[in-house]
Amino acid sequence: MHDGSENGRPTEAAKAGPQAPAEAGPWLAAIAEAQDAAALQELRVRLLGKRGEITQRLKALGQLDPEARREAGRQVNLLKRSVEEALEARRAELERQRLEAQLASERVDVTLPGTRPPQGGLHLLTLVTNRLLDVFQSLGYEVVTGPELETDYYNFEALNFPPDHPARDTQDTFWTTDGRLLRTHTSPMQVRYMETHRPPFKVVVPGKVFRNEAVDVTHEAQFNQLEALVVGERITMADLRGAINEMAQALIGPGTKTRLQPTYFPFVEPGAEFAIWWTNPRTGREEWLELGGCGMVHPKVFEAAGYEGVTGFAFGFGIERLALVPYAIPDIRYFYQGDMRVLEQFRGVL
Ligand code: FA5
Repeated sequence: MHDGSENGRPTEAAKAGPQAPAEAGPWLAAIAEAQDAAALQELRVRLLGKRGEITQRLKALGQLDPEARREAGRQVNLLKRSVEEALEARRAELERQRLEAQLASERVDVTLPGTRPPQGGLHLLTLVTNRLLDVFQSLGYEVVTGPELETDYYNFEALNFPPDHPARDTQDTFWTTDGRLLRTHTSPMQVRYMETHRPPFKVVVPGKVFRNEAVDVTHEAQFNQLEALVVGERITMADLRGAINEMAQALIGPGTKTRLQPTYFPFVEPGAEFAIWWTNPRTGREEWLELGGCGMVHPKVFEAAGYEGVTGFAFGFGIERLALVPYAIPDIRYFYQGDMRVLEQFRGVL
């Protein structure tokens, strides 16, 4: 049975009312089928516009005699009303459909996994430094830091580099107009620390250092060092060897061999370069990895710090070396270029 409804919802024609004249049928059907607001507007103009069909009929009423005019007027007004109602009903329906589609397209599925914003991470050099500090702290060392902008006194003179000493040439640096300099190594913290502390002590000093270098794959004008200073009674070269061994074993593994080769630094006597024996991950071959310098603290350095009757050793090395070789990084300059393609490879490696 047809009751003027579709799925329980009244059809546009049915909504126009039961008294709609039969001739309205095709118009009401066209209105109900209009697919958008433009099509609806076109129908409105065709029927109700200035020259619209219904408007023409209303105008024509004046030519009828009063008797006929009443009936014809009733008919045409009914027609007009049913068309107006159908237009409004269809407009409302199209608007409802438009809103429904918009809502569907804008629906947010709260059960979908979220998108994580990109997260920062620690630079490989920071990771390596933190690992080194962990190792030294577990060996009983205290961590201290010092100024990067130094005086000539702490960087050179107090470390037994007299003003015109040729050893200064090995560490050329950048000077400020007031005669200060960017420290060339972490060793200036030796005298700075001793001036304000009494032995015995064991300290490590991580930090940035600077040199006026011809930059290449293994040399930067800015790099990082880690310095160790141990001062107390009857400290010997054997303690220095022991400390370097302990560090190497904590870093690389039990039984790691180390080597000291004599060399000259003005602030140690005797002085040596030290290396650790390890497997180069780039080549898979075992070899010596030269790390830095070491030695027994020179009496002149103790004198500058106002110390008497004590002994001690120091060593210092470049942190970049310990990051470049293990991670097979071909060029030291990658560390400071901020290239995310390089940096992201080392996210969380340590
Ligand atoms: C020194 O700087 C001494 N202060 C080390 C020291 C400390 C000796 C305590 C004795 C006692 P040297 O100039 O050799 O030494 O530098 C130490 C290490 O820093 C080098 O072995 C190397 O690993 C690193 N290094 C030196 N120059 C550069 C550079 N331009 N770029 C990157 N790393 C460098």
